[in-house]
Amino acid sequence: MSSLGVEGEGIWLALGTVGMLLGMVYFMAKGWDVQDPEAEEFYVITILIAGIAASSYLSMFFGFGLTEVELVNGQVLDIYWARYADWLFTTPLLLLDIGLLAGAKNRDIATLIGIDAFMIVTGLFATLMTVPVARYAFWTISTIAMLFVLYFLVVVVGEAAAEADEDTQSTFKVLRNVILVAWAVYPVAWLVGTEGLGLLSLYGETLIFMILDLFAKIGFGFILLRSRAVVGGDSAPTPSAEEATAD
Ligand code: RET
Repeated sequence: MSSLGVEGEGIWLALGTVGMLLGMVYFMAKGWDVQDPEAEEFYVITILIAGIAASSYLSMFFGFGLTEVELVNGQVLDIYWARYADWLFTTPLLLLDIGLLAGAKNRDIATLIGIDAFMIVTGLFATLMTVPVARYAFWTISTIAMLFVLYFLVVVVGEAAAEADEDTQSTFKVLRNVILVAWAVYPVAWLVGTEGLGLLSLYGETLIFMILDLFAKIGFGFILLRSRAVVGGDSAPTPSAEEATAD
């Protein structure tokens, strides 16, 4: 049980790799002719997110992103650490995407990303600790940080978005809801999965993370990059000061 190697869950890691690659190629193809620099920025960020995730999934598939943690009670856990390397870069990029869309202040985007990075790092601590109570302590800290991220996203970034044009507002709301729903499942999956209470097998947990990752990255990117807020329709592309639509 504790010989280090990718087992049945490899199928989900393979599917995750393919899904991320397909998403990346789709975003690249769709963005190929984009000229507007603001739209280009969203493409670059979103393509990067899919690319980072694809390489992380591939590394897990080949067993490179996998390690073992031996707890003080002798229990040995298989840990896919590469997830955290992925999340450390991709969750800030997702927040950058939605922060730029909303037209939030750089300072606010930086705060949001700072708390997010803290969430992932403390989540990694939770995962690597050998004393069970320390694992749950860090899980709690990380989850509190996540609640701050979600609160900040809704209230502070939401306030900025409320000033934007209608297309931007509606895209912001959909993406915000994607984040609210998807992100909140991660700590639950950790808790019921092998890192926590062990109610879920590594096989089931890997499947859940794969679905969540595809939804939170590729689903998110799909909604963002086909929205009129980014594509701009045929007429006015920028969600900036140009339009005199005050309400
Ligand atoms: C951990 C465990 C500790 C508690 C919390 C977690 C949150 C993780 C989140 C990850 C989001 C990942 C995304 C990936 C994109 O594809 C680290 C699982 C709160 C929110 C959106």
